[in-house]
Amino acid sequence: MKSVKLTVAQALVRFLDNQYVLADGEETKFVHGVATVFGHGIVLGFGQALDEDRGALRYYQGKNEQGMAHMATAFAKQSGRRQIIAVASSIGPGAANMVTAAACASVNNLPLLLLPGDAFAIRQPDPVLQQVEMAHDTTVTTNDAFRPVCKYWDRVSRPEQLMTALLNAMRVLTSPADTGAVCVALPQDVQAECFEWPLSFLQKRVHRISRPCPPKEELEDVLAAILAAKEPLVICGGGVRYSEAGETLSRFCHAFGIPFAETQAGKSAAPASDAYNLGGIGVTGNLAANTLAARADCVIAVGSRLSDFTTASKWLFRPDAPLVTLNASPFHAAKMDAVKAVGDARATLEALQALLAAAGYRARWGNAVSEAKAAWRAEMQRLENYRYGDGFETIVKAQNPASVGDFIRDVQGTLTQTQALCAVRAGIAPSAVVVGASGSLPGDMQRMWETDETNSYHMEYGYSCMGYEIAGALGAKLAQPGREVYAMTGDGSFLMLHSELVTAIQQGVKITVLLFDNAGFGCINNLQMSNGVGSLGTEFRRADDNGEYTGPFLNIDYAGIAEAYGAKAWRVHTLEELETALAESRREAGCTLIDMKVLPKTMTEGYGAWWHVGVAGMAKNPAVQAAHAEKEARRKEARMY
Ligand SMILES: Cc1ncc(C[n+]2csc(CCOP(=O)(O)OP(=O)(O)O)c2C)c(N)n1
Ligand SMILES: [Mg+2]
Repeated sequence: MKSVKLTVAQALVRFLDNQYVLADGEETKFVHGVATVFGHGIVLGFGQALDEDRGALRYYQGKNEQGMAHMATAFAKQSGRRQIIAVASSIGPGAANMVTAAACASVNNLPLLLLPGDAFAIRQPDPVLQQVEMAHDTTVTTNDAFRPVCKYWDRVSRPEQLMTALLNAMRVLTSPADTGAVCVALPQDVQAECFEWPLSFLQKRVHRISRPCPPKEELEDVLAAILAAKEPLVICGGGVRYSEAGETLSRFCHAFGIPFAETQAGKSAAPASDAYNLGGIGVTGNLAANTLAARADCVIAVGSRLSDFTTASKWLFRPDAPLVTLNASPFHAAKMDAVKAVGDARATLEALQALLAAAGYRARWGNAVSEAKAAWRAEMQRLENYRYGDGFETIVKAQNPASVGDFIRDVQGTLTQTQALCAVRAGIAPSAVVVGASGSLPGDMQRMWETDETNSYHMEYGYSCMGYEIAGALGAKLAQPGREVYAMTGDGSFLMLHSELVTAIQQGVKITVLLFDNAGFGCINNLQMSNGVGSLGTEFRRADDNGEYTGPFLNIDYAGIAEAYGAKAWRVHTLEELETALAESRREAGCTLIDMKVLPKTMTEGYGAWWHVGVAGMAKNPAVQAAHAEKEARRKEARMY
């Protein structure tokens, strides 16, 4: 057997540099690079290996472990899951900082390879700095916290274990059905240990990503369900995007006259201008999609996790409408007691199209699709023309008079959020990638953002993790350097985590941060107030002497923060200022930030959907009691499983 002597970390680096995926005849180098925030638990083993010979791997210096892992997740998403950036951290807090990002990647079915340093395998110096000692179990370390949020977890306690650990890691990372976060924990002593590695382990390895077709019987089940329907509706989920099946789905829908609606992950798989594309569905869905979803007599979910936001907590669809699922994952396919076909989205749609065509199938929606789309278009016009001073202020003030009045006084902003969003859409490149995750923007954008450009809508709405936006924008830009990339962030999310903006500036990579400052956790404020709770803890106001947040709004100069880092920034209070800032920002070579002061309460509202949330079963405020009664009533209408 031919072998080579290397440390565990050196072998790991060489292995990563030699992994490829083969999909649709195209070979792609799987690991583009490695990002780290070094600490004592990783810099001398893995760090030494990278320093000595990292082959063709790019190195990225993160600023916050969660941020750099979000960056890597977004990179993988924008690369269609065909390329990753591996992320390594020190032991203890550095590792723990990545747990949130691991969960985020797993929820979204995005490959994320995490390589946290770990406590000594031989235990001689225990307890080492940053080691969490557990008296009941000395094998437990911080890295055990990755177990519940990773699709594969391993700890390399002996050099030999690296081989099976990495082969399993690749199995999961490259699996369309099972991919997500993978943790391979690396005790700091083991990283530095030497071993004779078989050369075969370190040779170039190509992992095939194939397009499995569902078994014939499953296709027949699905066929029967669709043939029985007059008004079926297709849901286009993230699986369509990762299968590059947008065109196939559109062709399928045109062939049979079936409209389709988009989930957050599925948006921009197919063009918004497609005559059968209704736009976003569900809790954050629009009028057209939700109107037809409520009427459909069969719902065909393609590549969707069927989250509560998509199904409106299982309330949106007619109780008698069969649910059909086409999904690469048996787990997701089996949800909601669906008639299921497990396979690749594109292969499955093609097979199903042949069967439906042979049966001479045609849906019978009549004019309902074009009528629903026209009604939504009229509503979109209204949202775009939301102007403060046009009578709109009465609606806004009715929702929270104190908040709106104080905002205008303290922050001097009168731009509405929907108006700003429309100006952004008009003012940036059609091919631009917009990256978002949390707050009120995902709702507004799933309803209102229209694009014909494939994969230009990058919304992390599985974990909806505040802090993803800016790190994610950097990851998306690294994946597609030729596109304009915008981080769509609220002020709350910006405050939570924006460290990788510094990394973007350092890399000389341009991203633009579009910061919608409504002086608070706006969407949560909406949720609490619409359920009879006060605005406790959701506005960014100064505390009074009793610790109550009753004072003026903080009025933070976010542009100043970006300028301090070295980015160009604009302060925007009006539509005209926004249009100018967008145009000027596009001409800049480096990172930019536009700080938009947008009126609180000027985001879009829901259209015919329900969201099951934990409203209090008893309360002094009659508004809470009413909200609870309403919740119970809706719950009775929703499917139980
Ligand atoms: C890490 C994390 N913590 C908490 C939440 C819960 N959460 C969802 S949206 C939100 C407020 C977001 O505020 P902001 O970014 O300003 O957006 P806005 O709703 O005001 O548009 C919070 C706290 C979350 N999604 N992620
Ligand atoms: Mg906010």
